[in-house]
Amino acid sequence: MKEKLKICVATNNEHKVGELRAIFNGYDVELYSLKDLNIVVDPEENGKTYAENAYIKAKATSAFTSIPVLSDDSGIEIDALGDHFPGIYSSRYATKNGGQEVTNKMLVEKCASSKARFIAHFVLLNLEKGSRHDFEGIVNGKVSSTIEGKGGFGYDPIFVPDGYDVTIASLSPEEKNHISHRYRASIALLEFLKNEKYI
Ligand code: ITT
Repeated sequence: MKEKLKICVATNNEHKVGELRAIFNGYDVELYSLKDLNIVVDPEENGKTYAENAYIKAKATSAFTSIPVLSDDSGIEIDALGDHFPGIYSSRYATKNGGQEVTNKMLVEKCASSKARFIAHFVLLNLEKGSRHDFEGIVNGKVSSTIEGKGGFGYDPIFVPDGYDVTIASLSPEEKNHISHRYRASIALLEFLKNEKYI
């Protein structure tokens, strides 16, 4: 039997790890979290793009392991707040505004119905091979007028994906993991791994 491809997921966000594990379930890929590998790393994300930040996280993690590393830099972009904002600052924006709950409350009041999107940018880095590959996933939608749902994390309770009339946080984990920006980037990554015969 072919051995599964081992990949280290370079994130300190347990929600991301859980979603990626669910999405990759059934493929010949074994995902290891930083915790699984006893890696402690939290580099400063001082890039200007998702790609730069994803690379910063993958590169920093690669110093601690020889298996390929996958990082995910993601965020929400809300047109009513300006071009690509908060985008790469999504996590910092919530912290600066008093935490995720307070921020979500402020956003449904201030930006209801504004067009918005979630973006996920993946970098797969294999320093042993000297290779880097990038994958991106987007899900379009709008900001809801109330906070809804208990699922997911972050901005999920205020984001209604196109084609739905409820927020992502109101969907089951299976449904989220079948439409999300993370799912779409993962499918592009899995296609690449299949085409290159890694899996
Ligand atoms: P790592 O950098 O360690 O991966 P992080 O949570 O800081 O963890 P990012 O820098 O990529 O990750 O920030 C992404 C932020 O964007 C995240 O904290 C959420 O606020 C938001 N976000 C990303 N994906 C999301 C999703 O699926 N649902 C809701 N919010 C999401």
